Amino acid sequence: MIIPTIPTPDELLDKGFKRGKKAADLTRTTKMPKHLKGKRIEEVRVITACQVIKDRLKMILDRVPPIEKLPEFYQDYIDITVGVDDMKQSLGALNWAYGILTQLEKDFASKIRRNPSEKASYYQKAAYGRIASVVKKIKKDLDFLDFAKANLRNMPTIDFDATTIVIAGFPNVGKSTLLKQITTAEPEIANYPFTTKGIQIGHIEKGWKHFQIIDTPGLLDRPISNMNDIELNAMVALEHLADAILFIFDVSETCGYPLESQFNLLNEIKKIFKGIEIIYLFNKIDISDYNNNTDKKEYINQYREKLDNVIFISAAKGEGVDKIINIFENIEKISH
Ligand SMILES: Nc1nc2c(ncn2[C@@H]2O[C@H](COP(=O)(O)OP(=O)(O)OP(=O)(O)O)[C@@H](O)[C@H]2O)c(=O)[nH]1
Ligand SMILES: [Mg+2]
Repeated sequence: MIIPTIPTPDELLDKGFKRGKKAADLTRTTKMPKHLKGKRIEEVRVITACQVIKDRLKMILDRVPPIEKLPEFYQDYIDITVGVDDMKQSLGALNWAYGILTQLEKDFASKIRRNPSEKASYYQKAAYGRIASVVKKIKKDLDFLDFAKANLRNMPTIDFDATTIVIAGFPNVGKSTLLKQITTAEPEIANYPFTTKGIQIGHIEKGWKHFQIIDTPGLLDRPISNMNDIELNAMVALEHLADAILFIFDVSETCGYPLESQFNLLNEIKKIFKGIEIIYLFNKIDISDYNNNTDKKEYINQYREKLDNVIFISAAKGEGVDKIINIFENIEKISH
């Protein structure tokens, strides 16, 4: 999400007051009866300052989409990353300031017009005092929006029409290797709360369908019981998105986790992604001794029998990868 540059209160006031002075100076050069001119100068000064500040606030309000109209995934993402309530409150405060400035502009312009010209400068100063106090009141909201801008800059770009497949499995099992193998261009890397490496999104077309594959390092590789609330919410956001899961086992166990632990993780994943189809992949078959060591074969088959439709692959060598892509065609988009 692109939030426009957020000014500080001082920057807003500085701009407004400077432009007010400019407009007043310009009025000074116009021909007008003296008693009217003095009033007109101050009126223009107040109106211009208010307009300039309001325009800037309106530009921010217009450019930030209403949070509740965004797809659920983005709402979740914003909530986890910066907080939806704080975001709404800050935008609300800008809207409030906009309204108050409109009122001040109207009230003080009329006061200046209706009173003797000797009072014009007094009302102008009073108006500037009120403007400054309103703008300073939204300091924390401007600060927050600036923080949100920085944190939402690299939000993942999700294609909501695509069928979405999330890759899960312990670290080092070959998730990123597979993503590179099955998707076309270099995957897009975007921020995702609490995965230090961000998430990677790759795309693939098959039989007129568009698939979006999401690799989530460090998010789907440990027990849910170890997660904090924020991480759990990050999982829920993914759950809203996934039409299927690719769960990768490293049958060579060179990733450092025995198959037993990898199965425990699968059970955790099943609990979170309830009802979502899981495709089971037995990876690193090229270094697993499956084909030349009967004990090893028996050991691996013991786990294979616990699952339906296991696909043996070597993500690194690209073996078996076409079988995965063929299965994709049967995945239906879920309306979450
Ligand atoms: N021999 C062999 N090595 C593989 C295969 N797939 C992945 N690897 C290797 O396993 C290591 C880890 O692969 P990655 O794709 O980075 O694993 P990952 O699951 O993305 O790891 P994290 O991002 O740390 O969670 C790399 O050195 C890969 O080259 C495979 O099929 N065969
Ligand atoms: Mg990886």
